[in-house]
Amino acid sequence: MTTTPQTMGQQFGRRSWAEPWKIKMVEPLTMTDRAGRERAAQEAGYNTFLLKSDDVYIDLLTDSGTNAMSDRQWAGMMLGDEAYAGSRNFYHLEEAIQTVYGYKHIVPTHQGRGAEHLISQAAIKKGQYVPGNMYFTTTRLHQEMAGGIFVDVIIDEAHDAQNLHPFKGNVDLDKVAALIEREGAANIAYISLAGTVNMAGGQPMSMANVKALRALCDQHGIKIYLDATRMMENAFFIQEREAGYADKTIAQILKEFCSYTDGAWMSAKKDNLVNIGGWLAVNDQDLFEELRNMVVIFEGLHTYGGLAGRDMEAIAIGIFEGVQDAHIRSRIGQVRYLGELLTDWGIPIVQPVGGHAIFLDARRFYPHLPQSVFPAQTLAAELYLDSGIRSMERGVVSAGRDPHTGEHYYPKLELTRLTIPRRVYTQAHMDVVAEAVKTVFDQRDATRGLKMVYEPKYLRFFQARFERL
Ligand code: PLI
Repeated sequence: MTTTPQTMGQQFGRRSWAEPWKIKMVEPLTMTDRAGRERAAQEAGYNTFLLKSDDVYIDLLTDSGTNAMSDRQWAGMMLGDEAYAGSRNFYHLEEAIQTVYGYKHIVPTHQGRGAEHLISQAAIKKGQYVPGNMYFTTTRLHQEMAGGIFVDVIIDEAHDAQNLHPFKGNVDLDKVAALIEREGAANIAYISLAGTVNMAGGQPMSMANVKALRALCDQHGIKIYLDATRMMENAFFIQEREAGYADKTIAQILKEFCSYTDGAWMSAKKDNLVNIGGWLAVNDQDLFEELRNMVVIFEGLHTYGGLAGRDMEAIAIGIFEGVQDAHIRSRIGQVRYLGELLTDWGIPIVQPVGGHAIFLDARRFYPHLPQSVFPAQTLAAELYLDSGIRSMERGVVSAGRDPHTGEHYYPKLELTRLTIPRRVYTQAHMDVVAEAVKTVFDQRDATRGLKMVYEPKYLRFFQARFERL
């Protein structure tokens, strides 16, 4: 069912695949030593978000804003029209989104969570439910801050790291129907969809699923808004796995998928191949008017939304580069390459390998550590100490606390994410990463957990501090 990098190449009559670009400029990496890493980890409270980037060798913290831009994008930066109002780069961005994603009205924002803030405030009434295919940290927080109640309606398979369902990001339509039945359609703000699903391991949704969801929502007059952050990667999985899509381009698949939704918010820092930026796009004229009015309070005028003209130009170009089949094939091919090395060595990871990252399954990596000592956070710290490779926790720390009970959310998935920036690292870097993970795996029995000694109120994973047990 899954295509390996080898078979991906065979589709083109070759044995291997390779990146559809070559390197024009390089950035030296910091080489670290054990003593320096011990000091840096302790200073950072064993939280990889608090490390200085100068203390990191290979940085797999996130694929967000860490992309390498192309020569075309850098050339576009020089064409920035830094007018306060009506920058020509805004119109390029608007046209790119309309052309590639197919939505009608566009509001730029400084990054994804700026867009999440606006859509949550505009489309959620206090006490309304917001069903989604698993939560994302900033998304759910903005929904909760707008008075919404998030409800996870992803299929159960998504919560099982070993389940091989090809579309683990799918919505369970029975869960949605039951919620409508129980609470009434008027008490549902909208469906909050994500393609791919970050917290599930970068898992995709199928076209059949979004189509069926659209039909269900139409019966009840419920809107669907899409977190399109990694939707181009989702389109790749549909092309590869869903009947009827093998001969369609990523661009065609993306546009069809978006056509079943009423709008989208975007962190351009991922699929759109830039270092900063976001946007919101909707089809409804009245909602657009409201969003366009709100953006001037929180982000900036509606033709820049917190971005420089040059940044909007880079996004516009990145949108067209990001949707190219050859780009996505090599991007996901690199992620899979790392996944296959780890799998061959018996290291537990989320399967199938998703779009943007390898997620180490910390529960199976450290079966002797209970979730209360933060196994995934521990694994991220140990990997850094071993090799200077930076990863991130996606488990109980990221899940935070239930705002009503104050208790930890205890997610089934306790994961450490090795996130691959786009167009940045080589296959040799992936080899080094795999070897480092293997070393930490071989020492797993001697590893104890962590104790949280400082916990901030919001999105605690960013700034929490720990001590080693
Ligand atoms: O980091 P922002 O504010 O540009 O975007 C927020 C955001 C929204 N949706 C999804 C699915 C995300 O993955 C996301 C940000 N993700 C980060 C920073 C990550 O490391 O995965």
